[in-house]
Amino acid sequence: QPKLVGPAAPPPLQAVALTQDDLKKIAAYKAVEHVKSGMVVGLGTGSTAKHAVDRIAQLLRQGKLKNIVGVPTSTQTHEQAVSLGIPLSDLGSHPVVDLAIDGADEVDPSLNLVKGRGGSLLREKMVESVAKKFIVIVDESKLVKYVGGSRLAMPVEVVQFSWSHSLKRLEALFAHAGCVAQLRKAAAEGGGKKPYVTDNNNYIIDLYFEKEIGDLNRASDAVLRLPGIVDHGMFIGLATSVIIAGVDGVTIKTKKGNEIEL
Ligand code: ABF
Repeated sequence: QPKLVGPAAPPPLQAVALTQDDLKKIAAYKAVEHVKSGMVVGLGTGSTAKHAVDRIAQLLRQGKLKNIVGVPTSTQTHEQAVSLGIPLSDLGSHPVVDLAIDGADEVDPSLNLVKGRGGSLLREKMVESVAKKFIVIVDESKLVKYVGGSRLAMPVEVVQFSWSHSLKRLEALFAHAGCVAQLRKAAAEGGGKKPYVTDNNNYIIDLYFEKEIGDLNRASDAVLRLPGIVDHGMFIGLATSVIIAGVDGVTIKTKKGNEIEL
């Protein structure tokens, strides 16, 4: 007598694992909820900010946002925004930005940032420092205990002239933190071993630290006093909110007095 067998049980439902890019998109979309019609919006650079720019363009197409003026923080974002039909301007015409949205490489517990591993730190700082609100969008991998804590690069934009001299001066300035400095090279594709050149025709020197830098404001002032240095990737006190997307949900950290509701 053959054993009667019922229909095979369906396979157990499995939660679909979110990729890092999904998390970036979640953070970006949350931030875009704060873009309102008529705003001047700082458009960030990088794989996270790209989702925010895409979303703004989508809402404009759908007529849910109107009269937005974007101020892009790189030629890359400029090209993306133009291709999506977002109206653009610059700081000359719009010296105050209502809201800037951008990614970051590191976020410390006080919302200080490291930015510029994508190479656009100067334009990002110019735009984000004049923003009434600056929402940073990251996945949880970007959280660090202190600036430099990821042991990845803290970029400094320098003029090309005598860059190796600037490199040595930066290393000496941060000797207490076990700093090793390297000139950034262009991606192998087409660039070979040539130096990476920024949108502003400068070079980038990447700093790697073994220990904590210490007082960030002092460090910033000291770097900016060196002739030949254009700017650095420490964004101190500029972020008003940070939206962090993690596998367990979205967390928002906000600088005092800049509450945002999501
Ligand atoms: C920009 O993009 C930079 O300041 C930062 O270097 C980078 C972050 O890149 P991603 O979002 O691709 O991780 O915001």
